Amino acid sequence: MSTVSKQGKGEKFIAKEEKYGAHNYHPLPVVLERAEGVLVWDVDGKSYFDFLSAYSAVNQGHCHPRIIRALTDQAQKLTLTSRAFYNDKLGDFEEMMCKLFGFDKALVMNSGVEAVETAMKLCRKWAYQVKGIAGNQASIVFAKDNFHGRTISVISASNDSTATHNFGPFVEGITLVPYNDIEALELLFKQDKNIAGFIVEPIQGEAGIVVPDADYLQRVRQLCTAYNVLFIADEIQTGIARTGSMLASYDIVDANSPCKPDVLILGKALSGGVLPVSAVLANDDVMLCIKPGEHGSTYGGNPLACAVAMEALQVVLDENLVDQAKRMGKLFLDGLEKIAAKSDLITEVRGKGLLTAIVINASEESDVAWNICLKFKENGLLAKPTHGNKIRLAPPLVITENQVNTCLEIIERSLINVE
Ligand code: IF1
Repeated sequence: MSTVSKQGKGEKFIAKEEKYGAHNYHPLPVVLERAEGVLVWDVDGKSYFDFLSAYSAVNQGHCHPRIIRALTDQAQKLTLTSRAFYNDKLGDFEEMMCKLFGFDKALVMNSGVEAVETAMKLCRKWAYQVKGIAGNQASIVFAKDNFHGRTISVISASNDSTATHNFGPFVEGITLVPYNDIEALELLFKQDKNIAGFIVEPIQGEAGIVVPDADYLQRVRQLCTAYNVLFIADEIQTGIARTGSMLASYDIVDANSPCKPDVLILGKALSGGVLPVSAVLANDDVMLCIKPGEHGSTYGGNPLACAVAMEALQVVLDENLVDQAKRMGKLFLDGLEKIAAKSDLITEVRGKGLLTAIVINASEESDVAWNICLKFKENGLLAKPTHGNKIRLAPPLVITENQVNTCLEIIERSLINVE
């Protein structure tokens, strides 16, 4: 696998990371120093369209001026109090999320995986205190090929050996079920009375943008209600307008949505790629299972994060990014389909809104998708393969029609003469 780029200023930064940084990533050989909107610039001054968006964290576009203003204003007033004291921003942020997404309460954390951990803890508390499962017997169901983060308890639910190998022993009380298989889920619920929750991505991200059947989440909701199991939606990647709706699981303006989860997990674009801010939302019957002292985080709910996240959410609303993602997503997917019809290299195009992927006509072990991404890079577009032969394509939602068309040309041009 080639990681050598043309001689440029970037080499020394790559060498330094290689020397002093843990080798826990295999980045594309490009060193970025500046960004604005849909564009990023490397240390040699070359610009690229960002089709990763920091894994859908910068939906609002890089360095959005309003979000940066919120950051710098708040940074000069109050950044961190811990939760030992109240601050004048947390309540506003909690209220904004509760009203927008339709829940009684919010619990603010930092990284996405922390919010997933929080949801797991909340689910277990609910299992014992409300559902009445016997002590230490609760189990949580996850979908196969899930990705929910990197901590020990969360990788305990992973069936990806790269994520789990030699990291054992793992956390108990986790069961896997095939994704998008409602019969298998019902069978599990029937067999095991100790199931407390089902945690699921509305569209599987790491698995390569796997979109389930249109009625899957609605049937998950029905089953969870019927068996008194918490339906927990991880919208860390799919949420905040990415898929052409504010959330991928349910319609936030429909109070009676047939797919609304009991617990909603948000992260990434909640702060527009400026600070790590995540949140878990639930109604009182679930959220109040956790009492003072039982869970928390030093930085969780800090006023700087809250100010930034409120502005990041407001930008999504004010700039109508839901509609933008829907329209640009359609334009982009249609364009990709046309390219796929002409190129033997693409076997499938899939996605929703601006969360899309192409599947490359090669095995998961081959370098073809990686080499295509190097070509994209040469031609001014950044994207990364997942599982060897899929390339995730997810630009910031502020991308314009002209930019979509330019990027489609880059993609088409890059697919010629790839080994
Ligand atoms: C990495 C993937 C994306 C997530 C969902 C929780 C988390 C994530 C649905 C954890 C994080 C990331 C993290 C990043 C790679 C990435 C990723 F390829 F691994 F699957 F986006 F597609 N739930 N996703 O997608 O959030 O703790 O990272 O804030 O390098 O691990 P986090």
